[in-house]
Amino acid sequence: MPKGIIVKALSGFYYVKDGESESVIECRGRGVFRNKNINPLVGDFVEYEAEKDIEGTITKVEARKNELIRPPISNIDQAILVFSSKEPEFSTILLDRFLVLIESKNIKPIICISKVDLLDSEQRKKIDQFRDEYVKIGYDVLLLSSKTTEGLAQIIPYLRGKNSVFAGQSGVGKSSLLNALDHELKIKTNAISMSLGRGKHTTRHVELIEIHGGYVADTPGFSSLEFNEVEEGDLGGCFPEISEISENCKFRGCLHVREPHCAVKDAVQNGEVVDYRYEHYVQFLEEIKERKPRY
Ligand SMILES: Nc1nc2c(ncn2[C@@H]2O[C@H](COP(=O)(O)OP(=O)(O)OP(=O)(O)O)[C@@H](O)[C@H]2O)c(=O)[nH]1
Ligand SMILES: [Mg+2]
Ligand SMILES: [Zn+2]
Repeated sequence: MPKGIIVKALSGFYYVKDGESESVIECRGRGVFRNKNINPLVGDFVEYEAEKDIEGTITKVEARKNELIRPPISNIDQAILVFSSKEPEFSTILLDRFLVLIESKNIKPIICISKVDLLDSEQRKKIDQFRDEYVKIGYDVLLLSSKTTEGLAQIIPYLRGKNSVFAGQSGVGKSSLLNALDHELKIKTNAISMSLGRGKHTTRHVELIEIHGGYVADTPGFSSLEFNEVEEGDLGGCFPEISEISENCKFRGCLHVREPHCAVKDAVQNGEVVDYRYEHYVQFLEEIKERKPRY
């Protein structure tokens, strides 16, 4: 039985790229999938059968390494989180929201701060400082511009042999970034509406694109940034620096809010943990307690 990977899903069809011939076959799911509640996703490794390589049927979906629901995609190795340094304005709370969601799925995040060509030297200093703070936590942070191509080449080594999802708010320049990395792509991009301050999504479906020896998904972004699946006690684990320091808290299961002898609160006091990271932690913890998003 031939094998391949689903690279696109659209209107009930799955587009399977054959593992050997690399041709793309339009497939439907097997009828029994519906009863068995099997929902093929972009990123799935599948077996299929096809007559004359034209229309085929997916017969088996292999076990997934991981999956996201919004955007619907599976078997992700890493998430390239794109945040613009300007237009829309850089926001550490939004960055931390994305980081928590990605960390909670055990996916490696790579932070890209885009549109640095728009910054004056004062603004650049601020962005450099944020970069240093996130690098200190242990994150990979790339500053770049699709327009001037500054910093662009830094992404390339990350892509090889991996399935990456590009995620971030609408208008931050995800599609532009992919187009700049491969001039043959020509993905549609859109000027953001300045009056609204945020664009409506130009990219609408999920598709895996082969680029620099890996697959990337240009996604319409995360439509929900709620922590529905993160439990109170797991939140600290989504902040690497808090997680590390919490080993020294006196109480097991310390949530680092009102508990005495809390190593995390001490670390915030002496500047070892950046104060806005801790504030976001506390805010997210509140949200999880209430299970209601607050933006
Ligand atoms: N100055 C500047 N503008 C950029 C850069 N990258 C993208 N833009 C502009 O930002 C706008 C949005 O870019 P897109 O690539 O469509 O953004 P996106 O993240 O794919 O947006 P969605 O598909 O809606 O999620 C466009 O007007 C781009 O020209 C950059 O590096 N510098
Ligand atoms: Mg786009
Ligand atoms: Zn604590």
